[in-house]
Amino acid sequence: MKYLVMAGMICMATGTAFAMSHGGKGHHGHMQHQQVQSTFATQSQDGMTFANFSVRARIGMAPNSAAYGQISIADGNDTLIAARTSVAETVELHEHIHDKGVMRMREVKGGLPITSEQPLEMRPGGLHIMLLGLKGPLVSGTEIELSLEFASGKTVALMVPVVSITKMHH
Ligand SMILES: [Cu+2]
Repeated sequence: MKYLVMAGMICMATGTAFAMSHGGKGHHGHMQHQQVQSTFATQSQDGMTFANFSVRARIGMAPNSAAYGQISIADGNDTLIAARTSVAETVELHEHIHDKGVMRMREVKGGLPITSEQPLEMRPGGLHIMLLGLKGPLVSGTEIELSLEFASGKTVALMVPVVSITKMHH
């Protein structure tokens, strides 16, 4: 039932997820209070700060999902070159582009840069971590482990909350 409910829900990915009824057919306007909305606690490791991480809940049997979040660095720079998680077959770093009026996404070769002046912002409709070939349901209110690899050789493992998100661009 969770999948069906989520397919009709609108939810802002602001870290503190909130959900309201979409009013689509078969739904009847109730707020969903029973699900625990876990949020990502900002954390710092080795001069890097990770904030607002979330993973979009799976929509029905959709094969893919995406993860978002912000990474800032106190000094110097680094590049997010790869990510992995046990819940997806493949993980890619993606960007959205406007192609003749159509929004498309594609893999970013060479990774996503982070500098002390320019934090890395991954959000719906922009840069994101693409999870391809989901192995499980990705239910809102749960968490997945996401491991991030950087050009500096650093690897950071995060527990990332699964939230339902309104914009379906994948
Ligand atoms: Cu993508």
